[in-house]
Amino acid sequence: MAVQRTLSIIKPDAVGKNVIGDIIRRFEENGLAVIAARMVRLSKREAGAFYAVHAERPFYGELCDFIASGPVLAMVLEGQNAIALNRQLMGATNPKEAEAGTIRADHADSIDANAVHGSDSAENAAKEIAFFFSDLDIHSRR
Ligand code: IDP
Ligand code: MG
Repeated sequence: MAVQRTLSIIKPDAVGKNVIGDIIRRFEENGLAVIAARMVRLSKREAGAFYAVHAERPFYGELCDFIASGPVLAMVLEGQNAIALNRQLMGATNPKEAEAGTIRADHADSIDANAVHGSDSAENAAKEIAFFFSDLDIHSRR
């Protein structure tokens, strides 16, 4: 499996619970390296642009309001199979369905306040990384 990069966001609920360190520890212990990081509070407009792929979904408005409701920590993770590995560590979108020991099982309260975002494909990872970071902000560990 190839080395990949993926975008991770620690969402406002998890930032508010002060569990940034616990979430990053899980990434590092599973072979992912944080190669870029930035804390930002998105405007509603920026949130709408980031989640544009979900514009037709009924919960789009709530989703944008939530991600803009407080500061988030955006990161680029790098490692073998990083996209799928991050999704595995995150757990299912709905924390009630998330496997025990995943980030969402341990830290998410609901399907909207679900602690973390992770890119779902190589194509979306490249777009999402470019949304938050320029090449100069990214420091490969390889
Ligand atoms: P993902 O975050 O696991 O990739 P997606 O289907 O891409 O899940 O949905 C993006 C985000 O939209 C989810 O993380 C969640 O916060 C929110 N979301 C997904 N489905 C629902 C829903 O049915 N109601 C409210 N929010 C939802
Ligand atoms: Mg998704």
